[in-house]
Order: sequence, then structure tokens, then C-alpha cells
Amino acid sequence: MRIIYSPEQLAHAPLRENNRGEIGPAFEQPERARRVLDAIRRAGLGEVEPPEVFGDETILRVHDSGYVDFLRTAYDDWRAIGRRGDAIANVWPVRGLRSDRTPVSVDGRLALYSFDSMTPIGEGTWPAARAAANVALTAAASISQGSEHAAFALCRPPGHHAAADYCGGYCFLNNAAIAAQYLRDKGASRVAILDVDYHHGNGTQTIFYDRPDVLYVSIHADPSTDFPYFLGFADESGDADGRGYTKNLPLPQGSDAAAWFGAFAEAAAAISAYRPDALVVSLGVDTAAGDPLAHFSLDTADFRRLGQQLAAFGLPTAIVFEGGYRIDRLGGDVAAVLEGFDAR
Ligand code: SP5
Ligand code: ZN
Repeated sequence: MRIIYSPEQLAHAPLRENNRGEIGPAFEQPERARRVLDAIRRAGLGEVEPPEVFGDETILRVHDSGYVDFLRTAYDDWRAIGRRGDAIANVWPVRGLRSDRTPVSVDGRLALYSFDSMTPIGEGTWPAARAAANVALTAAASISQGSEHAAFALCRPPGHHAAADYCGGYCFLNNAAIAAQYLRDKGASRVAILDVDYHHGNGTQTIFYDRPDVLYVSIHADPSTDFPYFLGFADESGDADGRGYTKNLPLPQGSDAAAWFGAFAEAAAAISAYRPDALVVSLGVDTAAGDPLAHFSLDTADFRRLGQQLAAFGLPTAIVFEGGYRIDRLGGDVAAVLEGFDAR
């Protein structure tokens, strides 16, 4: 398996996070990527390669150009008016307020282009998010040329909560969606995205909701109790031409590995029935027991089994790293998925 990583991704280093009513250290920190990298090296899973540098073309097929310009300039605009610390919204255009106009003020644009207060923009955010997109694109390119069967994109910041025109849930550019779009543009007729992060990938679902050419299947915590709260319910199945090409498998908090793999079997059946040319996996390991932001209980052996089951599709596969916050375990859990995949 090819493994792609860029140290430029460490430049996104949020200072603080608003969580549970307190301002504390950020959960989504650079150390996460270092831990995964260390575990991959220790497991001898293969050479770690830097990404190729891509233009903005595929990013702009997934994301709104006004949003991308915002990401590029928000921190400088924030500093230019004397702000210190990371840029964070303190207002949002909810029901009845107009979101058809782009505010001049950076505070207004933060409001328009984000959906939460846990996703701060700092000096290194755009360079890191851009690098993460290149990591995902490089992984996609290596499987689309047929030279490799599988590739792991060690992306950070994560991506699956970012939609066409908003950031949130620690995500800015949707790395998995960008990989899927690239595969489509390079000739795959149908691409399946399987999202196994603990949280529903609201961004990915939204991006492909009305399209039949990208199937989105997600196993995640019930949004009634867990972030992102407003998307990811079982009755969301796609719209317009995309009807039938979104499948959500929400599980209650406290679900164990047996329940999780039961949902996986359903997800796998939907993917096989779709007969995709390629698979993109949004791999969050926040389904692990003891994850500080989650309530499932997979162990390292379960992650190895997940890797084996992903390989069983027999498809060109790009595995894109998403969440996972138990810092002492996440490296080993990611390595276990990749080992399981390679072992099969
Ligand atoms: C990529 C990713 O995994 N983003 C996740 C963002 C979710 N942040 C949710 C924070 C809410 C935490 N609630 C804590 C409950 C712990 N008992
Ligand atoms: Zn997550």
C-alpha cells in the first residue's frame, strides 16, 4: 500500500477549542498525525511518500470558489483588523436570516462559511488544508492509474464535515470528496465512499446528495445524540438523480463491535450492489473504546478486521484519514486497519 503524508499538514495548530461549554486544548492537534506516522513506520507498512502538488482544479469541482477564497484569506483579514488568536465565528445565519449575500466583514464571512465554533482558522490552516488535499489527490492518482491497488492518505486536518461552502467539525477541505471527484474525472464511472468515522460525514453526504455517480454510505453515531446533530439520519437517501445513492446507518451510543460490524455488513452489501470502479474510505478511528469524543468500543483487533473487510471488496481503494482523538491509541488503530488490509 502506498502511504502519502506531508509535514506541511502540521501547520494547522489550533490554539484552543470551545467544547462542552469550556475553552480547552484542541482535540484535533498536530500530534495526531505524528502518532499515526510513527505507528505506520514502526509497523513497517511501507515507505512514506510526499504528495505531488496539484492545482486547484479538483478542489474547485467540490468546493465553492467563494468559500475557497475565504479559507485562503480569512486569517490575514482577521489579523489585518488587529485580532489576535485564531479566527472563529461568533454568529451564524440561522433560519430566517439571509445567507444569499457575502458579508464584507471577516466576522460575517466566518459566519457564512462555517457551522460551528470548534474549527478555528489560524495562520497555518490554509497551507495545511491545501497540503491535505494534495495528500488525498496523490492517493487517488496512485490508484486511478492502476499502478497501485490501495493507498493511504494520512490527511490532517480531516475533511468529511466540510461541505461545498462551509467548514466545521475540525474540517476545511473535504479530502475524501476531492479524492472521489478526482477518480471520477480520471475515468471511474462510479465511486463509492464508505465513511466509518464515529461522526456522520455531513459534508461528504451534502456534496454528492443529488448525484448517482458517487455513492455515500456511512456508519456513525445517531445524530440525535452526537455531532453533527442535523444530518445523518436513516431517512436521508439522496435527492433528484441521487435518490438511492446515500445510505446512513446510525447506531446508538454504546454500540459494541458486534453491532458495528452488523452495520458494516449492510454497508458492504450496498457498496457491492452499486458495482463501483473504486472505493474511497473515510477512516476515522474515533470508534475506538475510550475515544474522548465518542461512545463506541472497537479495539485494535476490530480495526484489523475492518482492514481485512475493506480489502475484501477487491477494489482500487484510497483510505483517507479522518477523526480519532485517543492520542495513545490512534496510531496503532490506524496501523491495524492498514495491516489488516495488506494481510488479506
Ligand atoms: C473529523 C471529526 O471526527 N470531527 C469531529 C468533530 C466533533 N466534535 C464534537 C465535539 C462534541 C463533544 N461532545 C463530547 C461528549 C463526550 N462525552
Ligand atoms: Zn469523528
